[in-house]
Amino acid sequence: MAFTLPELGYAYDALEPHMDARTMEIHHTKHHNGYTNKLNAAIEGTDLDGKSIEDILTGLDMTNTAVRNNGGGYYNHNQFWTAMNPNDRGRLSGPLLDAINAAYGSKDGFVEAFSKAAGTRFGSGWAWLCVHDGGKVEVCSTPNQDNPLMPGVGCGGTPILGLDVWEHAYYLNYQNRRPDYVKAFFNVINWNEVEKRYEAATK
Ligand code: MN3
Repeated sequence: MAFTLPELGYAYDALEPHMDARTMEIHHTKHHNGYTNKLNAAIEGTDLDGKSIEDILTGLDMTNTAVRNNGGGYYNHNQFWTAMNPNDRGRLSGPLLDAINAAYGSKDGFVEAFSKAAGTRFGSGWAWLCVHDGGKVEVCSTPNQDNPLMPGVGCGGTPILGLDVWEHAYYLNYQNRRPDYVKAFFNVINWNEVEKRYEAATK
């Protein structure tokens, strides 16, 4: 059973001006689509074929670079698109806000830590908010298409919010101004979705 490129659930221009339509379209139809097709090619006929993407990444042989890069790319972008929403953003609240306050003092403290993780990731990668057993949250970053589900990349736990800091995610609109792009991301986060992920991860 091959993996398929998911729909965004909103138009390419729906997140303007924070995420521009041209970047969104290229990012989805070229980059994400490429990871999806290459992941399918890499697992076809292997014992990974038929497993869920989460199972593939959690049990990953990190020397399998084709699955590491493309399986990571497939999963990371899936969670990225659905963590943003032009209409249904909700508000950071409830048990997730409590966990963020416990770890970072306040929402602002979390935003600062997350922005720093995104800004200091040298080259390409992702910034993450993860949940550990017991509900504790932690911010971290990973290189390339690695993510916290993979063994030994650091952070660990279940990722519930990830920001793509590859240049392909922002260069057309923001050029080298990654901090502006990171700031813009906080205007389009769908907190309802992130809270749902937190609740699922702490069940
Ligand atoms: Mn990307």
